[in-house]
Amino acid sequence: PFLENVVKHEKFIKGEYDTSFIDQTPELFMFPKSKDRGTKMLSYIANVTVNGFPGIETKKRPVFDAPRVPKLNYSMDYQKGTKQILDEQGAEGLVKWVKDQKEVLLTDTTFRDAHQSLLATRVRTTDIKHIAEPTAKLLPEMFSFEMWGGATFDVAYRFLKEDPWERLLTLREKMPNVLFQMLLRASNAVGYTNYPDNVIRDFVEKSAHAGIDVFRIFDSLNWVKGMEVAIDAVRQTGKIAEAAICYTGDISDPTKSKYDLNYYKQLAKELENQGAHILGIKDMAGLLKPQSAFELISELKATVDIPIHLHTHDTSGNGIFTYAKAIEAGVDIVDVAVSSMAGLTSQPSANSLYYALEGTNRKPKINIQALEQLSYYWEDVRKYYKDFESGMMSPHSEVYQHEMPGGQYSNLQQQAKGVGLGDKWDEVKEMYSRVNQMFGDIVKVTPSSKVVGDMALYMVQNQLDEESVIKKGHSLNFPDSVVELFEGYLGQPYGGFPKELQNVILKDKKPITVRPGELLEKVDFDIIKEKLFKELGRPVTSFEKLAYALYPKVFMDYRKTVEQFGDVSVLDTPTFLFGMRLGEEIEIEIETGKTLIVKLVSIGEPQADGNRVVYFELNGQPREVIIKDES
Ligand code: 3PY
Ligand code: ZN
Repeated sequence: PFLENVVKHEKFIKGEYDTSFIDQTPELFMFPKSKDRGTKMLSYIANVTVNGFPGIETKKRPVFDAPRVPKLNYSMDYQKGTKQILDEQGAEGLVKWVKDQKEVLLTDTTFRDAHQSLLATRVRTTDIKHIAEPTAKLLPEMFSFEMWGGATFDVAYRFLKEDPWERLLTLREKMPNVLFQMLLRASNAVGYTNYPDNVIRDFVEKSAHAGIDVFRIFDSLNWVKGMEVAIDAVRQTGKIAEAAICYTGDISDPTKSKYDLNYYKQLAKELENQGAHILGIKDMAGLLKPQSAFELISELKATVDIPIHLHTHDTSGNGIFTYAKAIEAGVDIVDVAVSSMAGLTSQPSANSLYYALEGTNRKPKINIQALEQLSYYWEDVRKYYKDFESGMMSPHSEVYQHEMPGGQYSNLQQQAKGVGLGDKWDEVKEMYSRVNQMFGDIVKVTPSSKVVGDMALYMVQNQLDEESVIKKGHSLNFPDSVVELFEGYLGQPYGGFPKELQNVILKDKKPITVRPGELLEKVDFDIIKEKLFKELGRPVTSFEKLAYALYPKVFMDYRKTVEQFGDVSVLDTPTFLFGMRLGEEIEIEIETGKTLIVKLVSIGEPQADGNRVVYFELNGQPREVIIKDES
């Protein structure tokens, strides 16, 4: 615990320590209250075995094969990659290097967007950690690995009961050679609401410090003003500011004229002037059709001088074709995922793109055999999470109609199930596109997409349509997120809000038109520090203060779970999600070199008070834990 305190200490992490560090840092000697880690772990296992895991219907733990790790040799040293170029030549040097590459560069999103889009962001750190080193060693030519941000931050605390900062620090250690990329929702950081400027600045600084190199920054309404603080904060850290435009509508469809080529060209220029090192085109729903991609990229290449990085989702099945056309038009970098985590609502497959570009002079420099073997690993790991699959089995060209982001599809579906609308999913999807029209055809990406989703669920649940919303609106309690959007707290949509609907939704509230960050009071991190000190009974790290500033309740609930069950991130995923089978024996490495051997012996009948006794053997000794049967 002492060493753990040292390495987690802010001053140590920042390198701001000297020989007096230990003497002058009494909190290094404050250890968590002595607790029986074994019993806590058994309580977790007993609980999930009896009561199940939220969102998992399978009652009995299935049998899984151990994931196949690559057979290729990865005992060699890490080959230098883009991380070293940034570290040695700075942001401008890296940008120049990107522009000098003839081949298209790749970002691998397997660790973030792919599972956010396919598996409701449920992939745990342990499953990523085990493939991190082989990935970095076998794919050193990648431009970047997207492995953080978006929904991963909140889901880690909320559902996986693990610390997202630890994921970042752990992976950074195992992947020192390639850039780490994250998705940053500008003034919404990794949340769903606007945060004060000092929270955004602090978040960017700490994320950069913990290992992020490329920040893809977007505003959920493409409102450049909402991106200013984040872009500036990233530039201050010396890292890469990739400012992204969210692609909405269809430039090839004259009936969808709101977001035309000129709109994108103007935005691109604005972002370049704002200090972007790279221009991101974030096609979050996969609406960019192949020929439109050719035109858009060709025009943007002629408009800006910075490299262009294209992101799409393969929902329609046209992703590879779109990339091929964008690459023909000169796009510098594209986002792909390892094949078994690609396709459908995820990114197009890296493996397929490699072959699709055969015979062209832009084929990526990448080890295709490595990609195939990494794909085996993910094929096996993906099975753990099958309960979080969206059920989409084949390309959905209907995405061109509903325009729902890939990352939202499986999440909204879970949300719909949660409020009893699982069997009305088709209706919810249709309502989603109607709500978009009601809202004035807005950009839909987190968090604006969540607002559209919330309103769609609300309308289906309450059997409302466009007319009844206006007619009965004065007596309706709209979801908070909807009110917040129309108040201007997510920023200003292009073309403004539809006035009649805005009046109905806001009632006597007045909307704002300035940047919300200008109105929000600065968060006082000293107050948070004291509050957390009192609640947790120990000094807290700056990562914890930030997590609290972003997600107070989620963070405190996470801490409570840790108090109750200990650090459950050390459990293998089948045990974490499904518990154990009777008679089964597992090993849990609770810290390096310290392993618990756990056998589930039997589960007692429920008692009058609803409790059950669960009998284990822990390192050969009998142990019982009592848990409440909630089923
Ligand atoms: C996110 O913000 O999490 C997204 O992936 C948006 O596309
Ligand atoms: Zn995406």
